[in-house]
Amino acid sequence: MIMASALLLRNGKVLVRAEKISLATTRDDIGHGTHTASTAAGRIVDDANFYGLAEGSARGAVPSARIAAYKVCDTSDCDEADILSAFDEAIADGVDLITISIGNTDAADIYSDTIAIGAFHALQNGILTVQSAGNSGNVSGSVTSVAPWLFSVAASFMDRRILDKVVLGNRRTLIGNSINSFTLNGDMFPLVYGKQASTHCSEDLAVSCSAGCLDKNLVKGKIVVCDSTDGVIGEGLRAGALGVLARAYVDDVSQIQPIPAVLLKPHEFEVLLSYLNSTKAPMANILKSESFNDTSAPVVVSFSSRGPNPIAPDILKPDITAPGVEILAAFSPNVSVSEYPNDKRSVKYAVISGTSMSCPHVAGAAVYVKSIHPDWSPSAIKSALMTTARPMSSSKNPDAEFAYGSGHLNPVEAVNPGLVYETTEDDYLTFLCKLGYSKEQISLISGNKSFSCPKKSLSDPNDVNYPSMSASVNAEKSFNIKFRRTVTNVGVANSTYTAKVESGEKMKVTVNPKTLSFTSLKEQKYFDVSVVGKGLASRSQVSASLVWSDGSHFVRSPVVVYSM
Ligand SMILES: *[C@@H]1O[C@H](CO)[C@@H](O)[C@H](O)[C@H]1NC(C)=O
Ligand SMILES: *[C@@H]1O[C@H](CO)[C@@H](O)[C@H](O)[C@H]1NC(C)=O
Ligand SMILES: *[C@@H]1O[C@H](CO)[C@@H](O)[C@H](O)[C@H]1NC(C)=O
Ligand SMILES: *[C@@H]1O[C@H](CO)[C@@H](O)[C@H](O)[C@H]1NC(C)=O
Ligand SMILES: CC(=O)N[C@H]1CO[C@H](CO)[C@@H](O)[C@@H]1O
Repeated sequence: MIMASALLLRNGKVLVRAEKISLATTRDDIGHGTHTASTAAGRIVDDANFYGLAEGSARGAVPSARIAAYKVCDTSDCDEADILSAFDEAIADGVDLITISIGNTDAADIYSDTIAIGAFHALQNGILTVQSAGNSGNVSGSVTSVAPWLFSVAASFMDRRILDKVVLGNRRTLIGNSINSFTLNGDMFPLVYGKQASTHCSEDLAVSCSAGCLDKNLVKGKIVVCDSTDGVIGEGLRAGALGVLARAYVDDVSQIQPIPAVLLKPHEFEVLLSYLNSTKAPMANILKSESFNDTSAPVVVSFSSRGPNPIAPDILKPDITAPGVEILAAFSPNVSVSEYPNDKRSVKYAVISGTSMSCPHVAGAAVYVKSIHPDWSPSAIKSALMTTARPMSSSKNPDAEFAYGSGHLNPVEAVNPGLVYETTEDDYLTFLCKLGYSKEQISLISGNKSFSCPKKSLSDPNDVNYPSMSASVNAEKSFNIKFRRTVTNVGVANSTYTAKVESGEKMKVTVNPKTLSFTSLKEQKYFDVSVVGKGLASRSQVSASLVWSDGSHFVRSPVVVYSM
């Protein structure tokens, strides 16, 4: 297994620049690569925790797997040539799987998408590449991991969450987001509003504690209140404030802060402001963070990038979701744990969030499947993990499949999926023809100059043998879509599978044939899925699920139709 470990750049960016100045060392000077690597593999460690938080036994998904790490990023960017070279090195080293928690800022055409190209070369060598879907948030089409041979991972939160409490002078408690390891020495501390803590900035700038505004003498020994999130904690730290209370812009993730600092949901922040207004000497205390059990889990977190796929509209992305919020894993003790240079805490374990963190969970699960089925192709392993993923709730996740793909990772079931959807290199190349790419563009991806697209009229782009089914349609127009799929029997030699469809009213899904009988392992059978509907409102989606079952295996695929 390799870890193309690298820095996170909280939103997982690939930045390119002409000149390279990174130090020629594989030492992890960010902590991101250590964290992702130890999530995928690594032996069990008892009593792992971050200052007592998230305490328990920690281990990688596959404790016995070995890791080869290829450094492609430095503290400021990831060079595309280095990424391609790392793929080449990993392939040459004979790795079993590649996990890469790095991505583009914006989705790119596949022939210019470095990671997709590297992953295609890996695929040609029988290696599956797992990639983070991106941290661009719950905006339609924000996913940047788009190629069908990539295994693209969204992030959800699990039941162990971390929050932080603020107690006001009137004994009211506010709950906000923070991973705060500090306990303030005392009961109550003066609160000061940013606009009262600046002598040289306009009120507009001071109210949000803009950079350079806070006056050291006015915040010393006090907790400063900032009506903004951007950069305010750094400003509080710079000015030497005791703590910071700020308005949250993302309110479903807690992050490690360099000083006692809590981000409050808008409603709680308003309570704080009115308390500030209500008394001449406002006081507060910021308590050490605590864990709580979020029984609504798993739910896809707001920062996780969403479908639909902006480059290949008929390939559903992300493919799957896995834990990626407030994950405790190993960290470099030589690196600032909050990313602020003057935070001198040195830790062996840190709590970080991102699709960077969910990606190695899936990579570990894929290696687990491969350890049991060493002969399975990359697409068979991916299919096994997708078709056995736990269904998620579209009422808790308004973006439904565009947030969670096939559902929540379930590694235990994935080793025995019954049937798999296998996709060959030729299928992918034909798919690229259907995307309208030229021979030259396709050879940029495959490195194969002799391949040319089939002359005969190309059938539906929906025909790539993918474990999920998705199609974009025109709004307000009736639709009639056919997906052709082939499944390979990897369960019981003699078995009969029956199709079962669950669908809403807006479309009708029929499967032909409705039963598939196998008499041997590796036997393949194909079927067609027809989806008809009267027309969708603009920018809407409908989904169904198709489950093939022999009574003991449940091979589930989401079927998603959407309009732009
Ligand atoms: C949360 O509560 C559920 C239901 O009571 C329980 O099954 C689960 O183990 C708890 N999780 C944690 C992290 O305590
Ligand atoms: C605080 O008081 C001022 C002056 O009375 C008022 O204009 C403002 O709306 C109040 N703000 C809050 C949050 O209550
Ligand atoms: C997107 O996430 C933000 C931040 O958590 C949240 O306030 C908003 O309601 C979400 N929007 C949708 C459409 O889910
Ligand atoms: C499968 O079933 C057929 C017909 O019932 C039988 O002849 C054959 O031996 C069975 N094969 C296996 C591998 O069980
Ligand atoms: C955060 C931290 O401890 N950084 C140190 C890491 O190691 C280098 C070299 O020993 C030091 O210069 C840093 O200060």
